[in-house]
Amino acid sequence: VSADLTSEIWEKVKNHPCYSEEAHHHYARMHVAVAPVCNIQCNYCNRKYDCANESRPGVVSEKLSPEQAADKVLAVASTIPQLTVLGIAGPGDPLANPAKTFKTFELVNKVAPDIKLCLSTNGLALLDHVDAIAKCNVNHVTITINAIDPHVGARIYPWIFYKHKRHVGIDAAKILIERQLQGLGVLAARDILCKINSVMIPGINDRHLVEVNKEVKARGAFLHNIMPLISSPEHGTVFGLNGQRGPTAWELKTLQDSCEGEMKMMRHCRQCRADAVGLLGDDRRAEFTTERIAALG
Ligand code: CLF
Ligand code: SF4
Repeated sequence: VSADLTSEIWEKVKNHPCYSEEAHHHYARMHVAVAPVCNIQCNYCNRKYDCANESRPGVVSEKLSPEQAADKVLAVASTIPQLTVLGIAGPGDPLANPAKTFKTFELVNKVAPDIKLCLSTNGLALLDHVDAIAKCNVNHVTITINAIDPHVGARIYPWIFYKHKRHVGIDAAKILIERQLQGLGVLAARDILCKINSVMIPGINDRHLVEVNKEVKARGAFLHNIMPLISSPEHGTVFGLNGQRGPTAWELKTLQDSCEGEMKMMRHCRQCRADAVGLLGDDRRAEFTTERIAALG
């Protein structure tokens, strides 16, 4: 990874377990679940549970206030010295809960200034918060973009809530896609590193993701992470209930291979929960419930 990166960018990614494949063996991230509300509906989401911005539906997490979240960051940082990144990724959309999200970042900047801040969003509200993101020193943003064609998008998103109004169908997908791509362009122009997540949904966007890859690359994305749809009826998602399957490992790898060009593809994603703690793939969240943190004093 290091060979083709400028030293300035390398400094920004070398300790980030998601942005650098090497780093994920040595550095840990944690998420705090401070963002319960969402402003869109994805057919792969079950809104009773965690957001699937990082795309693992169907697991409940404990919701935290910004103050509880900052306490948790301190508790985790003192137990896991490899902790380098705090991400907010749900359970809803962080930017549909801007007061809680930015308050949390502000508190963490104060109590643990060495921790890097990371944000994962569906992108609908991104343009409204670019200044706040930059002001809090968030230098890694993930936008989940599953389509750039509204006809494809309409099969993934039944509605969005935008400017006090609910939009449905192609109209909804068109607004969402425009906002996502514009948001990506603005962040990239401000030197905030952007990773794009896409959920691969066979028969819906699997072929189309090659086009998505080209477009996000052209607009300045740093890394593209294509993740498999997790779909089973017990998750209660629209796709799960409709019998929509996820891709096979071979289908996923073939698509990732066909997108691999000058831009890196991420292949070590673990589709984390909104309250994940620890090294990727080594989940230690059970050690840090609010009760346990309170007991530590
Ligand atoms: Fe979290 Fe996401 Fe930041 Fe990483 S996770 S907000 S970029 S700190 Fe990482 Fe987890 Fe994959 Fe996400 S392995 S789901 S890519
Ligand atoms: Fe669910 Fe996340 Fe989609 Fe919102 S953006 S509907 S929380 S998967």
